[in-house]
Amino acid sequence: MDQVIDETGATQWQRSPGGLVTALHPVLQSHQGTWVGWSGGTGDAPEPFEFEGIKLHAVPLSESELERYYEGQSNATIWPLYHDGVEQPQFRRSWREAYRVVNARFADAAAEVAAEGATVWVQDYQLQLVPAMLRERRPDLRIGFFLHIPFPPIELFMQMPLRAEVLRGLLGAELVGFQQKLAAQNFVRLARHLLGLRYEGNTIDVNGRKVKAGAFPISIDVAEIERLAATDAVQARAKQIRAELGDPETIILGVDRLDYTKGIELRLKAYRELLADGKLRTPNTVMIQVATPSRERVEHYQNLRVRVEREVGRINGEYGLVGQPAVHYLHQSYSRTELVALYRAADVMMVTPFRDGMNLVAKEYVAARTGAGGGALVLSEFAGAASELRQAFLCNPHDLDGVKDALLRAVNVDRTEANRRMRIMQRHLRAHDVNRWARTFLSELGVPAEESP
Ligand code: ADQ
Repeated sequence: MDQVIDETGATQWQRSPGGLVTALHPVLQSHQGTWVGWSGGTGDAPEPFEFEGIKLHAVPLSESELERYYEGQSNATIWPLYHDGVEQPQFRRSWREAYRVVNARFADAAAEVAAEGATVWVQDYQLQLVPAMLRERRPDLRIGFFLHIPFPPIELFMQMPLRAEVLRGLLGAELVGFQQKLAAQNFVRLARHLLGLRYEGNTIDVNGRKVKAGAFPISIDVAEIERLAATDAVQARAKQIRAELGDPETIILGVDRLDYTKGIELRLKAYRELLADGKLRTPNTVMIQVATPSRERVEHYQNLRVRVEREVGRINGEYGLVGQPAVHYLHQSYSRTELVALYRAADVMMVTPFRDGMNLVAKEYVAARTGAGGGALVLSEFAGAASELRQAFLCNPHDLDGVKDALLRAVNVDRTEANRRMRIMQRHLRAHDVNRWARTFLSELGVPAEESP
């Protein structure tokens, strides 16, 4: 959750954009759990309170922790390293120290809030030391951990100065969940390589205690997206978006956090080259790129923004007309309703990350198209979602010609074929929604079914 100041000057709460929050919000609502998390600001944390049916227990961060723990160790060391080093990870001693201090604070907070024998589910790469710290403080708890981003191959992980501590931290959980099978395999092999631990299948023996690793591909609240997509407001808004764009034949859409892992520049380049080749033409084709502001004080992100905006300027300079830009670039956050309307308006969705744990946008697009007819998804093979959404137009984001080819095939696909592909993917998603993800993880962790969503 993020604290924001409204127009009257009062403090309000709002859901932060991003995959983790989108996925866990419905799970916590149905589970009546307490969310122990960062308030999104610095200074004192507010007292515990309830928001949209979820009990929130905020953990404070100081300005220097925000810089060292969050922007530094989490987002300039671990994030790039775990995403195949798409950008060069940076290593700093003071960041690591802050990571330890903040992880200990989260472990203290969870230890204080959790009832006797409760289940604690630790989420994501910012809190990898917490499982072991929490086990030390509260051996009575049942502890699970889920990593939302990829887990790298041994050779990459070994670069990290904090490697043994992070691995021991994760091994404090009884169950460590990943998006992909390969990631779980990387993890068990690493446990043997780095700590000499034995494993059988995906179960690691940590001095007599069993730690399981497994793949639990995350998903979305499919019913909620389908419900929103069917509302009159969304359908009218989708029509309006098309009309405002001048009723082009083809609308191509990208929706991402402005992050260098997402391949935004690459997709713009593919579009520009297709315009240059005369295979796509403006104004019958229009692209919309929504790029939510993200981690704006981290240098990698500032550089990316400059590069993306330069590319957008170049495309519009060469192919735009007065009142009809070739790319609409929106560096803004949107409501769920507006996003779903955009998905409904778009003929082709481009999801082209160089590496992505899952990518919920790809799944949201497919779900939002229910009943719409048409619609084609161009999807990178390096997004976790590619192992499930096999009927997408898959591409290798490192091969620009391959991306151009996938985009062109998606633009030109006939409606019957597009519908066939969409229906298969929609059926898959309905049977694999976010509740199933949570249920599967929690049941593997040993949580009784009646306590599960
Ligand atoms: P993210 O890297 O944040 O998630 P993603 O899975 O695509 O990536 O989730 C983004 C979420 O933010 C989506 O629900 C999307 O609708 C929302 N969003 C994007 N742009 C927005 C905008 N302009 N306004 C409002 N909302 C916006 C991380 C991992 C992923 C993994 C998820 C969940 O990097 O690989 O899928 O966690 O595990």
